[in-house]
Amino acid sequence: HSDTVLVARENGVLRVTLNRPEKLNSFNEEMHLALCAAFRRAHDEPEVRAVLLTGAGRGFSAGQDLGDRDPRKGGPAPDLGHTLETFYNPTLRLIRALEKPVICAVNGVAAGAGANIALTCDIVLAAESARFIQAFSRIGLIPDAGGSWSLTRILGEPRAKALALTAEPLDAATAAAWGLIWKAVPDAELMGEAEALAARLAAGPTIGLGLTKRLIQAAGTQSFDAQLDLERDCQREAGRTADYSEGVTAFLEKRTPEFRGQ
Ligand code: T3D
Repeated sequence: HSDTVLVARENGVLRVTLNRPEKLNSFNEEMHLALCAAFRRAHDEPEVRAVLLTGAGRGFSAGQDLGDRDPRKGGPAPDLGHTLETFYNPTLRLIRALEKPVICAVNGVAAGAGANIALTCDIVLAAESARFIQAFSRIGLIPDAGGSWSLTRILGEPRAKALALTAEPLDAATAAAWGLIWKAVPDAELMGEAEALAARLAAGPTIGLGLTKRLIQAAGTQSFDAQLDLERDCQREAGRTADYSEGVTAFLEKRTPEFRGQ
């Protein structure tokens, strides 16, 4: 157990808070393991029907804790390929594979891997004061934590390259205007809005939402024909859920559906 990530489940929402505010929630090994465990819990517990990821204090996350990478401390240089494969990539893969909505509330600066972990989530809301910084080039590294993939997919090469090569901060309003995130929200309203969204999705038809996520993620690499086949298969599965039955019944009875995630 560790308090570097706070995890609490309430009404179907697993709230996951990065919690090293004095270091702008930068990642040490303990925090990596705790974040990965939180997403594994989200996968394993049927009661979890949505995840809300955010950061404690004034930042979301400043990426890797560079104090743990201090070359002046001596010793052999760490193999960063190994640290990515061991600590970052398993969590990123879990976020994409989790068939439940993951909402990210970017409460403040998101730099390096911190920015790209946020961009891996399904729906990203950011406080108007938040900034996204591809800080890697400032220290001689490349955009990791899926950043080279997400930035390019979402923004195209011109903006992806400019952000990554210059490490200029991108403000939340521009990130939203560019389609990098879902929306920028006034600071004071961020958590309320993110919580309401998470609660709404947690009360939704979880299996259908999970299949929707799977389909949209698959679309980027599939042909139209293959995607139609996948839609057929996923719709078949969705059509067998109790939530679909409830959804149609509620519509015909002119009432709000009560989905149970089954
Ligand atoms: O290593 C591997 O395994 C490979 C993986 C790499 C993934 C990566 O993420 S590499 C990129 C690492 N991150 C960065 O390069 C960002 C470094 N941080 C910053 O550039 C700035 O802190 C920010 C732009 C994020 C915020 O600036 P500002 O002025 O709002 O805050 P600050 O004063 O710089 O930071 C506040 C404190 O947090 C400060 O500590 P202090 O002086 O009050 O004791 C600062 O040192 C600390 N802090 C911020 N970021 C990090 C950090 N400490 C350790 N590591 C950090 N990344």
